[in-house]
Amino acid sequence: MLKIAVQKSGRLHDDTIRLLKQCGLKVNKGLDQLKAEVIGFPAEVLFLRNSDIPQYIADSVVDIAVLGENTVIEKGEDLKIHEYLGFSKCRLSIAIPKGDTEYTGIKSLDGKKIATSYPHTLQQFLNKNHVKAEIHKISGSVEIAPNIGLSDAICDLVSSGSTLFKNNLVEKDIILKSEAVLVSKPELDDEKAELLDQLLFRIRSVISAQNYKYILMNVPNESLEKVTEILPVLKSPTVLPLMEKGWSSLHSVIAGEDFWNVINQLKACGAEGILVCPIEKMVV
Ligand code: PRT
Repeated sequence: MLKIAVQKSGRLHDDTIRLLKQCGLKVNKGLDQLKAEVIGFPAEVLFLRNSDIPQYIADSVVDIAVLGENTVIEKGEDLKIHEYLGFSKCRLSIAIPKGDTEYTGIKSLDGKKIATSYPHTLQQFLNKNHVKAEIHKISGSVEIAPNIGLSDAICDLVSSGSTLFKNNLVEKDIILKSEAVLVSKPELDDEKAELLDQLLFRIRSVISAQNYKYILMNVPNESLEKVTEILPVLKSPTVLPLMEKGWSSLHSVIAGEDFWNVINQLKACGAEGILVCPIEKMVV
């Protein structure tokens, strides 16, 4: 039985539950809010605070978890990252008050105060840049610190940037970029390692499917070769004859982001009736 830690509530919760569901793990929340049984996989889910999860893994209360990479870097030296999951993307950045015209780079923070919930990561960044600044650790509402005279700058997570904007702050240096990751202790016993492998196989199939689209189109036979050159296919496209002589139906898989780059070239080759469909799972 694999014990999976999921954030109880917050930014990671919904996407994590959705990913587990796509992997065939139905989390049966029931009335017990801390623990939930899982249907479709020998696992149990524990709903925990994000910031507490690294310790629960270290204490072997849970085996694996979905965390922001920023949390792993800040407090999870003993965690092994198995997979990048593509959601909860953000960056850890240094921001300063809008009117601060003296700032010319991170060295400008020498001797200054910086408020953050990420003291360890910030300290490493300052050391790397030979900056000696005073780190003021606060656990929430970091953005308010310069406005109330608590610090000269902040180091916090940013996604849309609207919280910085609302607090009259400007983002200056990006310390790291982060997204949700699947982590475990470095060593798991054989049974749990085997279950983790099975789960990773499912997760990778779901993630691959999200990045690709199934594409099909009608192509004049004389253009089949040209179209095949344009489409960055996985292996080789499927070509089926149409009832109408001289035409074929070409099926392939394309990276989602490539579609708009190739659509005009496909049309120029005479491709018609182009359909692009989502893929649910992809095993390559
Ligand atoms: O209470 P618990 O310990 O469970 O929660 P938490 O406070 O650690 O978690 P939560 O839900 O706030 O964040 C969980 C994870 O989501 C983080 O560790 C990141 O990996 C990820 N994430 C992604 C974010 C953001 N985006 C984010 N924007 N975490 C926090 N923020 C905050 C940021 O601190 C700032 O206050 O949102 C504000 C900025 O957002 P924008 O959109 O205005 O830039």
